[in-house]
Amino acid sequence: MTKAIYPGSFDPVTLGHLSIIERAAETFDEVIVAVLKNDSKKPLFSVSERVSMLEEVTSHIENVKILYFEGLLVDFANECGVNTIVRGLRAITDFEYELQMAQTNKALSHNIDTVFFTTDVEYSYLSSSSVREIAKFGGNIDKFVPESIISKVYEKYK
Ligand code: COD
Repeated sequence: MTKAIYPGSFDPVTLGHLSIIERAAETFDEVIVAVLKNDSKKPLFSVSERVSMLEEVTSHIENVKILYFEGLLVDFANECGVNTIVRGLRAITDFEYELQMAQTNKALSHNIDTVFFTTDVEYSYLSSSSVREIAKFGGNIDKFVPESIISKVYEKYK
């Protein structure tokens, strides 16, 4: 059985993330979406909110499980018995950060490799931080996040 872990902040989950999850779920038998619990970063959504939003928007995909983790990703991946990390690549600016992270994770745990899915062209400009900023100033985020979470994002800025 092939397993992969897709880690991230998902603050909030975007259509770009969802596209990666759907495609990873077609490639691997099981995909664990792992939400980072990092209170020092002061996320917009708590870890439990991010987990439940991800559960909601992936409910149509049978082989996806949503979990959260603290500490090192490689430790969590090893606890889950997974040795493939999935990440998304949008532009060349992502590449440097992602390559450094993949190599660091490999140095920390030699059994772990990272595979990259390129973004869907229509989401290549999309990030959680731009969604937060647009919503903060009352802009339209309909095209950027799954429908069920649009109101949850605006709610945070009321
Ligand atoms: N299209 C395609 N992919 C996308 C899009 C999009 N529109 N938007 C985002 N993505 C990809 C990102 O490139 C990334 O691969 C993934 O989706 C998740 O994105 P984010 O922004 O939600 O998550 P990050 O990048 O903040 O996640 C960082 C981690 C939580 C993975 C990292 O900080 C971590 O592993 N922390 C634990 C501590 C650790 O182990 N550190 C050592 C490793 S350096």
